Amino acid sequence: MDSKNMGFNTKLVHAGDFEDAFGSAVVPIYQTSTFAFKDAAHGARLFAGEEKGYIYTRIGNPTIEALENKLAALENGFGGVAFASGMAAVSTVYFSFLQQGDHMVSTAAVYGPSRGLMENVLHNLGVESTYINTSDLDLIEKSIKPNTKMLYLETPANPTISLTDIKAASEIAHKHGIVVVVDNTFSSPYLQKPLDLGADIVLHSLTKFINGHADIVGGAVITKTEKDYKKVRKTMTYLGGNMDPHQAYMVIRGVKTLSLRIERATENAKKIAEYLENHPKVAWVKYPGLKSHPQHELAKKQMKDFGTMISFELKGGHEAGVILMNNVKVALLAVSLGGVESLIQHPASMTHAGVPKEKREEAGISDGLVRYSVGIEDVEDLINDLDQALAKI
Ligand code: LCS
Repeated sequence: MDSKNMGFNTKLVHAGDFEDAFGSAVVPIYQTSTFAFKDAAHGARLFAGEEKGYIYTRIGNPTIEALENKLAALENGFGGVAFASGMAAVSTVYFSFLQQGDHMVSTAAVYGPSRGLMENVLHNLGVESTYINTSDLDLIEKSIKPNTKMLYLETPANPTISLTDIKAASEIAHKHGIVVVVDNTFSSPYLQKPLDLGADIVLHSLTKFINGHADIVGGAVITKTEKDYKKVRKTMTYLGGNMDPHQAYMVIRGVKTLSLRIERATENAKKIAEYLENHPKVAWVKYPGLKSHPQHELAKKQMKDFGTMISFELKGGHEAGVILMNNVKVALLAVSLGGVESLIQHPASMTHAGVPKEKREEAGISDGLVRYSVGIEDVEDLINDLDQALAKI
């Protein structure tokens, strides 16, 4: 069956699969660095692109390609490129679409290293950037300069859980001929499909929801057009951030249950967000499913459901947050997110420690902000866990 005719859950299980000589039920791991040519002419034809086939695993590999085709199907894109990590995907996107003298406008509350790479590496190569609150569409328009070539959005953003209207932001960017990139890590294609909303490029840390089991690191880029796909693939083969076949096998296995995991964890997250919002020691909670979230209406329009990521601050600020993090027993005190296990962490000293304090504050990442990635455990256990830890404050 052509994956274009499959529903989302059928794609999760079957898209990208191919038949092998033995009828394997799952995509086999082609753990090889290189592929033998039938003869010299065959090798030459493959290199010339005159015949489809495999040459060398950095360039392409059947197991990796099966994952890339599945991800492209899930995001309704033309093609996908898989990477060793989410950061390899981010860096390849920057290097594919930005040159010396170009300017990028980006969500200020992005994953810390996505900003660090831009400000500490790309700036040295003559690329400029402006980090803004992309929830404010007028500010996007005002930040565009004649040399702006990329609008880079993260929605929901890491770790403020602020949303950007992908459709409206893409319309603004496209008026100026600017490529729109969306880091869809916090939603996954189950909750949000940026290409359908008008974006040109989607990227993921597969480490999170898509693999879902906290046992590999990986990344992916999915493009809307063949032209952009070719550009990203070429840059990936130059930079060498390719995925490994075993990693691809793990992600293919993990992603099959994406809907089931997110549905369950989202139900838990809704209850935990409400519990936290009603707790006397909690100053504020940011969760798209709460009516108090400033973009609750946009979340209903843009996302299938509200997701599993919550950020909040305690009335006792950072110190109270430390007591909470040191006392939870079911949730792990760990960075990363989107796995079956609940994780709690402190962005200012952990994931966003590399972003200077004044820039963090400008982006809404206060020192007291705690981020909670809700897993699929029993919600009663998770709430009791928070309850006993909050009682220690
Ligand atoms: N984009 C987002 C939104 C992320 O959250 C991360 C990692 C990346 C890209 C980079 O992906 P990686 O190379 O780690 O696969 N976010 C992390 C976080 O919030 N905690 O630990 C890692």
